[in-house]
Amino acid sequence: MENKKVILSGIQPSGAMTLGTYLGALKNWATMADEFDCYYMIVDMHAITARQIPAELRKTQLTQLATYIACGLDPEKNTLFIQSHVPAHAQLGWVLNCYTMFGELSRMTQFKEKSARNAENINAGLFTYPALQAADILLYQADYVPVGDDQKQHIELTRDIAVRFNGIYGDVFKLPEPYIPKIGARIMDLQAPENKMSKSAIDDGGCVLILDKPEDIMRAFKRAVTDSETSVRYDLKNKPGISNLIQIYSACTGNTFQEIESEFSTKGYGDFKKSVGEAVVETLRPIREEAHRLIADKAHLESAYKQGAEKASRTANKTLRKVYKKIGFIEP
Ligand code: ATP
Ligand code: LTN
Repeated sequence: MENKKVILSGIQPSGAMTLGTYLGALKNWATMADEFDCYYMIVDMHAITARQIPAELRKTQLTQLATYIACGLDPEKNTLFIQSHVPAHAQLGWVLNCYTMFGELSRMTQFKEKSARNAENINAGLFTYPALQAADILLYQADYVPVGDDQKQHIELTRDIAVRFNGIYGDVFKLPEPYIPKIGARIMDLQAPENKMSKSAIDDGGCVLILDKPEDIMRAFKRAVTDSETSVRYDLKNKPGISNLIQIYSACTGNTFQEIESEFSTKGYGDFKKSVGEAVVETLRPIREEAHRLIADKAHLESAYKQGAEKASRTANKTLRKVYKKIGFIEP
C-alpha cells in the first residue's frame, strides 16, 4: 500500500444514483483498486445542504453502499466509508473555511445552479460546500479525484486552497488532480439534453437510475428526445440528444463514435434508441441484481462501513493533527 498513489471520491446520498453518476464516476472507480490506494465516501454531510427526509437519507446511504460494492468496489481492497463517521472532515472543513474566499465561493457554478433551483433554502452550507469538499480530498493527500466534468471547478478550487495554505505553512497538502473520463464525463438528461442528468433535478422522465428495472430503462430510451434529421451522427452542438445517446452507447459497449455511426448508417432513430437501451440494460443488470442481494445483508454493509471509517480515520487524523499544529492550536 505504502507507495501507491491515492484516489479519493464521493457521491452525495441525495437520492438514487443515475446512469450519469455511474458512467461519469463509479464505473471508473472499480478499475483502480490494484494500482491505487482508494477511498470512496458517501458524503452525507454534503447531502444535508438540501433538505432530506431522515428515514430516506438512511435508506439511500445503505443502498448507495450496496451499489458501490455491486459496481465492483470490494470493501477489502477499497476504503468505503460514510463521511460523518470520520469527524476530521468537519474539523478540517471548518479550518479550510477560513482559508477560502467569499469571492471564490461566489463563482462556483454548482452553487449558482443549486441556489437558483432552490431559492427557498440557500443556506450557508450550500455556499461553503466546496471548502468541506476540499477537506475531504486534502485529508487523504489524494493524488487523483475521479469525478464527472461538473466537479472540475471544485477540484481546481481545492488546489487553490491547498496552494494558499501551503504558501503560509509549508508543504502540508498534496495538490490533487481531477481524473475525468474521456467518454461519459457529462451524460445529459434524455428529455432535456441541454441539462446534465442529475438525481436531484426535476423528474421529467429523462433520468435513468442505476437500479431501474429493464422495462423502465427501455421506456426512458424509447422516449428520448432526438432531432428532426434521421442520421445517427455525433454533433454535440446541433444534435445534442443523438450525441448524448452515442456517448452512452460508446461508454457501455466500448465502441468508438465512428464505429457507432457506421453501425447505424442505414438504420433509423427508433432502432438506435432500442440498441442504446439494451446496452444500458445489460450494463446495469448485474449491478442491480448484486445490489439487491447486498441491500438485504445489513450486517455485511454495516461491517464494511465500520471497517472503512476506521481505516479512513487513521489517515485523516494524521493530516488533521499536522494542520492543527501548523496553525497554532494546542494539543489537548
Ligand atoms: P445532485 O443532483 O444531488 O447534485 P448528481 O446527480 O449531480 O447529484 P452527484 O452526487 O453530485 O450527482 O455526483 C456524483 C458523481 O457523479 C460526481 O463525480 C459527478 O461529477 C458525477 N456525475 C453526476 N452526474 C453526472 C452526469 N450526468 N454525467 C457524468 N458524471 C456525472
Ligand atoms: N461535490 C461532489 C461530491 C463530493 C466529492 C467530494 C467528490 C463531495 N466531496 C470529494 C469528490 C471528492 C458532487 O456534488 N458530486
